[in-house]
Amino acid sequence: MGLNEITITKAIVDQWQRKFIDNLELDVAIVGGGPAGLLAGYYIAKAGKKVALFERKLSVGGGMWGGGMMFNEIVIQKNVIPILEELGIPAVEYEDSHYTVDSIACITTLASKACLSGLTIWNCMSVEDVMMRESSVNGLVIIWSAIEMSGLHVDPLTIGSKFIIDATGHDVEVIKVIERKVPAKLLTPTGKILGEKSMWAEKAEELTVENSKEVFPCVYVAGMAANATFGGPRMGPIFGGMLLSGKKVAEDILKRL
Ligand code: 48F
Repeated sequence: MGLNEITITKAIVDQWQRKFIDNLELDVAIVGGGPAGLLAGYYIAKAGKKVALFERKLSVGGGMWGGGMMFNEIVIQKNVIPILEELGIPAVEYEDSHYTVDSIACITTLASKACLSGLTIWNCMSVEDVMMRESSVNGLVIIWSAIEMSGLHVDPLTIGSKFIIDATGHDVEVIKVIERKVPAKLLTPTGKILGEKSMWAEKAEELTVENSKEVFPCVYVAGMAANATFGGPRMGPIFGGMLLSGKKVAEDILKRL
């Protein structure tokens, strides 16, 4: 029998709907598909937990594709090599413990391993709000990015989750919503977002990992969002901290699940 356009349409809508309904209640919801969010998703999925990642753009990868200023190589440090080896991503030693990695190989392999480990990725979906109770947050409010971009007045849908990871990068979007709309303080020294500081690669790389932690009950920050939340500097096109951060947050949450 030949191909049938109606069957093609039905297959897509039907399978998508099954997948979506199966993802309405999660152990962990990750917002942002940059390196930190993807690696966190990889480890949580590998541990057999129910985890999904929401990414505004058509493609995951965040700031990694473009390397530094669109030179598509990234730099990582020696202590990150075991993670890359585990994923099968080749790194080249440059000098003084600086290694380079082809940014395309890095992102495509990371995304592939994460999906094949069981992470469900929802692309073209933006997280615009959280679901709250008296002093907690227990889910995400999602909208198609195309609706967000068009400015159409359309109500969103909701996903429940025991844990949330804000891996939205410099913009730290989920924590900004919580700070503004949920009547309880963040677990930062001031109870507010401290804000990202200027470039200081070495310090920033250390702090990214240290700052990757719970910032509101059951809400964690990872990657650049961690430094933006806790007042750390930016680091530019070195990505070891992003990967170590995703791994740390995954391990911390897995201990509690
Ligand atoms: O920015 P991004 O790559 O975050 P990251 O994993 O890595 C940071 C580095 O790329 C770089 C750096 C390293 O030296 O400083 O900036 O911390 O990826 C964040 C992803 O989150 C998506 C956004 O499109 C990007 O792909 N995102 C941001 N806000 C939302 C979102 C949102 N509200 N809903 C869905 N996705």
